Amino acid sequence: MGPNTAARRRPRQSSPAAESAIALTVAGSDTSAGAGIQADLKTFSALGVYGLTAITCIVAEIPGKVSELEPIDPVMVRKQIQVLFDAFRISAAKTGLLCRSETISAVAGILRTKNVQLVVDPVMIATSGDQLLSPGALDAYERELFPMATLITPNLDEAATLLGGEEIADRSSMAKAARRLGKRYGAPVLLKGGHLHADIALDVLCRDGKITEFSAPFVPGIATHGTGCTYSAAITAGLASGLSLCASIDRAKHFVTRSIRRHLRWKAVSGAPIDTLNQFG
Ligand code: PXL
Repeated sequence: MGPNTAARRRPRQSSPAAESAIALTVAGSDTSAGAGIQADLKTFSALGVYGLTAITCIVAEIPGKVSELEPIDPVMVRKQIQVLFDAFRISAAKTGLLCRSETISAVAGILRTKNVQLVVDPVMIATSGDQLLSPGALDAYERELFPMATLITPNLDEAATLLGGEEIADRSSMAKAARRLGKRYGAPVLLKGGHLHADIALDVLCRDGKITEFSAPFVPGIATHGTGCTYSAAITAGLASGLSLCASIDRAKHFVTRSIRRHLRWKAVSGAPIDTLNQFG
């Protein structure tokens, strides 16, 4: 036995791990894992952030078809958030699907008491066209949650609904809509243009009346859902890691584009192709 054997057998001392930034998602569970809580967690992990979850509802679905949505009791939603804040240093949080006004009020009520940066993704309708938010819930969003947001991230349809059906058809109407919403809620608004333009995916941020555009090449021919969830989760991960709002959005935009490009495609039992995002980072 050589003189160094004992030392060699000793387990290697690992260096202490750097403390991870921590982010929370308050959202619904998507059984097919392309959107919702599952997309958020994958995104947090890919971006090096430790993710916590508070589940607001369970959605039985596959891409393109929502079968059933079961809300969680708002008291239980509140409890999930409270135990997490009691134990973890959470630097940023996001909300996704909140389903109904009682849940929005419960979430706003508890988050108001915490010092945390908050991204509000006002999920209303699934990509399949299924309604996910109960009628009447918009009022709770507008009065309680939007005014406390670090960022609100509506897509074109959600922004049009919030603006009473106003058509948003080009770059200048996007800027106008983002300005109106930002002023109304007293919070920064990132209006996501999706496939409004043929070859670029353009988003418009209005913050304190100032417009900033973010763009990336549009990735055509992929039918997927969960891009909005992934985008807002990636922005939240950036904020949790200490990036500025603009740097968080910029990095998140490229993360979503990469996740769409690297999508997974497989054949469903029915034979139809299914695409999902691949949040690898
Ligand atoms: O992509 C919107 C969305 C968000 N959250 C959950 C969902 C969906 C779409 O289906 O199921 C839980």
